[in-house]
Amino acid sequence: MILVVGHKNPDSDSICSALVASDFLRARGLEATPVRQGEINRETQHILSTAGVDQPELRTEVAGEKIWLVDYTDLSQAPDDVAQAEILGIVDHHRLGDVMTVNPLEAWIWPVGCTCTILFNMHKIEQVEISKTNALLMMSAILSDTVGFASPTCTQKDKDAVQELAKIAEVEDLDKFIRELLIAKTDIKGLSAPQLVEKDLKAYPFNGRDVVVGQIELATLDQVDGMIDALQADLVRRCEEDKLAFAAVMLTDITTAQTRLIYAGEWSTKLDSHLEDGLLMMENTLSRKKQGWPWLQEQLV
Ligand SMILES: [Mn+2]
Repeated sequence: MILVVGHKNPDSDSICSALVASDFLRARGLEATPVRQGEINRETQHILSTAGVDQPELRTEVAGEKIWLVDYTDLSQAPDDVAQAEILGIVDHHRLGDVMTVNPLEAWIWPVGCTCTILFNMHKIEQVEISKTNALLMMSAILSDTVGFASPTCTQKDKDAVQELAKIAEVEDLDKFIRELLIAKTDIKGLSAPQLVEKDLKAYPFNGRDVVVGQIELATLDQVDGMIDALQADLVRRCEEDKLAFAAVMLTDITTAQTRLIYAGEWSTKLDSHLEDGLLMMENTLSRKKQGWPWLQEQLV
């Protein structure tokens, strides 16, 4: 049995990719099952209920198993015991990380907007039929990762994939489909500050220290107006408890691509020159991968 494992703090791409890649491996005659490393978010719940698909089983230990990784190649995002697993394959669209393999592996790593865009092309290359359900999962993940094609990570391959997948999924009104997806993506009602920070938090080991950067995608920054102090306090707590050099959360208005950065930790002072009226605003910043984290790395060196 091959386990297909997305990253910690799973986002929609990580879950949809695990589901679709498992079916893809089954089409090759292999036994495969999708798993997840954490709770799914509201947007993913919306996608799975629209597609009528159950969430993958929760699984955080993979020692002794054969596995495929989807949507990451960083150890910090892998199961803690990944070194005791055999990595047979990777499908990913991030920078190459630091996982190691024992044997040669099958790696599909492309600079596109979403892992599901690569999976879609794998189906085409290997002439594997795409079910209506999997078409819905893949197009949803692509629209999520590219924020409805608005992110700078979006490529022509992502747009082409959605166009073909929408036909298979029989989605006629793509604009309405995107609107509903983005409403689910930016739904933070009832979430506490720690839950919000945790929602899409990623670890970035940097210069020998631990750094975390989260991102909260919003329809308007007003949604977190009353929570700034609590978010700040949660970042301070994380720095103390986990000995982090820096912790930040990007509050991103996905309609204007404006991001406010809340941050804490001993490296905080490195950013102070960018404060205006006590706020650090990042204009034209939608993507943590292509904009937020690269900029932060320059500041934190
Ligand atoms: Mn992704």
